[in-house]
Amino acid sequence: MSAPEGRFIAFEGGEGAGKSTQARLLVEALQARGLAVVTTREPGGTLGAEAIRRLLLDPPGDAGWTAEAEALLFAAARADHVAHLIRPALARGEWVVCDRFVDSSRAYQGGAGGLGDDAILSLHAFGSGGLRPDRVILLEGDETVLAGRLTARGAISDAIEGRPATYHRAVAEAFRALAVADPVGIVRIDGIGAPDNVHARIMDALADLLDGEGEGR
Ligand code: T5A
Repeated sequence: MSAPEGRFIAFEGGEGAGKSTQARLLVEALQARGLAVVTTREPGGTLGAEAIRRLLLDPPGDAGWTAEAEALLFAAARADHVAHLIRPALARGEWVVCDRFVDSSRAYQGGAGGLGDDAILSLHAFGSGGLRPDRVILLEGDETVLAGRLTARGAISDAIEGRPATYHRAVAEAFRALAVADPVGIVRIDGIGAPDNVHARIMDALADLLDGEGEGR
């Protein structure tokens, strides 16, 4: 009998879209089906990538990273994460649920940051062999509602979250354009409503991948 095939699911969206919340609910649902799941995040996921995360979200000095340096650091963190965590887990037949992946670089650095999609895809091809998730869940919602969630949480914003509203609007638009160009690979989900209702929409969007998975597989 051939080894089971691991699946790779990434959550994407702007700040406060509910990615971490929904990643957790998905992991619980997959585990309840008896599936082995690795849960991870970007930037981060490995010791090396977590070290780069700290450099990205709290840059040393006042000048901050140039757009190019920022994109390279995200790509370097991703290369380590893909090589040391994601590919090995998929090879073992496990599911990988990742809070952000390369489409964040395409939307933030490529779109809002002005570097363009080709540059980001080149870095991803070089660093991570161009690995794509089996499905990307793009959580969307009204800007004011999502900002209200962050205010309610009271978190201190990092170097990227703290950028102006115009930047974050450009991020949302870039995500939307990526999903319009690849509606099967990147599924747009309404992230507004009770977390359990959003989770149900996500399970519907993954139904084809879950068909025949778990429960005695
Ligand atoms: N970045 C990242 C790049 O620029 N390029 C890249 O390539 C990558 C990988 C990462 C930063 O790096 C940037 C993007 C980011 O700016 P991060 O700390 O990981 O920084 O930031 P986020 O991923 O944006 O994490 P957040 O926690 O801000 O947002 P989430 O994960 O989308 O939201 P979540 O689930 O934590 O929820 C936020 C709040 O809302 C509540 C939660 O309880 C929480 O308090 N909430 C809801 N409230 C009401 N209804 C719902 N349905 C709710 N769902 C969640």
